[in-house]
Amino acid sequence: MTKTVITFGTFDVLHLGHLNILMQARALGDRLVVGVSTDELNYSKKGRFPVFGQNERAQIVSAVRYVDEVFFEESLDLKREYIRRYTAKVLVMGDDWAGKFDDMKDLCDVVYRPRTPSISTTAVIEKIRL
Ligand code: C2G
Repeated sequence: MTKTVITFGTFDVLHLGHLNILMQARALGDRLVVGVSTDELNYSKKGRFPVFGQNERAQIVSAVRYVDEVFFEESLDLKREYIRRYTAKVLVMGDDWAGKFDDMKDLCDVVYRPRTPSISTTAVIEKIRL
């Protein structure tokens, strides 16, 4: 039985923090499915559109060796639906989300992993802007 792991994110301006969580998520199962936030969802989540559009972000995440499948995350409130759709046995998120998805524990294991220190898309954008 394939053990599917699922994770979610914007994955804008892909950086090592993203790669680390994808690598760790993949290591917890046999298959990793990633929900990439749509531009609209990102706008509602962060009040701005990502640097790269959803299709580009999905294409870039799909090219990461740890990732087996990518889909668009349309809403933060559809996680149960996505977990069921992909029969995910593990949900993995960085610990900036610690506790936020514990209500999913009836559906799958929920694992929070430490964020990679001192890197974020915002910091990368600021550095480029200087
Ligand atoms: N991340 C990390 N270390 C960093 C930056 C990000 O481990 N330095 C992790 C985050 O914890 C998250 C994933 O990388 O698990 C994606 O981060 P974002 O692209 O910022 O996504 P986010 O805004 O957290 O959206 O439904 C959940 C949301 O879609 C998650």
